[in-house]
Amino acid sequence: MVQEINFDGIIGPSHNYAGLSFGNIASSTHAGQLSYPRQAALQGLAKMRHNINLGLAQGFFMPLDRPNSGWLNALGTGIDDAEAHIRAAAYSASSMWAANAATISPAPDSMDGKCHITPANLLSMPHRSHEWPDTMAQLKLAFANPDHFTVHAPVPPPFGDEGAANHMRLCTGHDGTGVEIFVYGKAGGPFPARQHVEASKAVVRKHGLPEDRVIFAEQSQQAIAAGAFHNDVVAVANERVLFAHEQAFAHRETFYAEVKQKFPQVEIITVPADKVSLADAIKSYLFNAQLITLPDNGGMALILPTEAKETAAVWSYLEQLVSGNGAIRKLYPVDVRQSMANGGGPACLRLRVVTDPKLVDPRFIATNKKLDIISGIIEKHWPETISPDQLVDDGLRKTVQNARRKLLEACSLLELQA
Ligand code: SUG
Repeated sequence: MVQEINFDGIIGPSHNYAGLSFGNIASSTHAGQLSYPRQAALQGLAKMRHNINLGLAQGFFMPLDRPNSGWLNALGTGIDDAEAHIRAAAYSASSMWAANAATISPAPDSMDGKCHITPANLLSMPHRSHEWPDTMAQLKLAFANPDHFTVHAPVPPPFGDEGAANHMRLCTGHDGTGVEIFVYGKAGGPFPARQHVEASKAVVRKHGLPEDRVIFAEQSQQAIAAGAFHNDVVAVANERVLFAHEQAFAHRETFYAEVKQKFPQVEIITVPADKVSLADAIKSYLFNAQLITLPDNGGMALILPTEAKETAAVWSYLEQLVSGNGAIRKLYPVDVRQSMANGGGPACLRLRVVTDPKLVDPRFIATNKKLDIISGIIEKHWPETISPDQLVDDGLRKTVQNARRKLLEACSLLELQA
């Protein structure tokens, strides 16, 4: 049966706060703090369990090998000699944010009837730019069936592509044909616009999406300047619902008109700036929720970060929203604070793939039993804390590498070992 499967990135043992993402306010404000990789990974697992227990299909991806010695070698250095910012970039556990792994066009959307996958090149941020080769290897393994999936090469430089974080899909049911929205940035005031329109256009062409079911929308400069470094910080879509902040898009009315023309069944919920300011939206990550359809006609629900509950204006808006008779009926706050402190909420941690789970390599499909095994590995092998000045320690390197190896072993995925 075709379903939406959320693949979460398991939070890697090198999770730390090095302040690497300029334009991502949480990353900058937590720079230098002590991180808790074990707690971080367990928070991620608890979110997966929460969603499985709601009846949703769940998958996961392995963390990448860190520090990335191949990348350091290509830069003519190594972990001991690298400059501090390069060493930190090599150590980043940023592949946890699976929404940036790739852009996915489900089979019903494409002209050849296959599910198309393009790994994101993430070239705007040095620490993320070296994720894609290993992410691509993993995607090729998970979605290996050539009759159903095509895994493309990433868009070449200089066009920055950040994957599903800037991509939304509207459809009447997950197995029906969808209209895909590609959000790009042109300017971000003091901050970079990471998604380039030429990259979005390339993905559309490679995925073979027909023009009448594709929309390009410019992210507002105001949103990027306020810290919305990805569109999924200010907007989210599920089935026929688009839930967005009033200031998310550069040309809101023109964009909404095109959405209504190409997908007349749409229900747009715009959160007004006088109810929730852009600053509160970004601080609380209200839109970085997983907007999901509950099984058994339960309506839709938002899986939100607990920070949304702690932001008064946001929570009172949401309580009002779900008390009406609208599409969104339930709110489920989840604690992913360790990831949030680096700017990654519940939606950043997952990549949505609409397909039949039977077509996916079963090693990447989660069950509560498998998550028990994984949490055992994490409790035993993930470092409890990391401070950025520890990245020079050889002991930490060995601990991090050994921890990932134990996880690969437990999941029968040692072939991902470099
Ligand atoms: O790319 N943070 C990530 C957060 C990604 C969130 N993803 C989505 N919005 N889909 C980023 O900015 C911080 C790492 C550090 O500072 O060490 C970081 O990479």
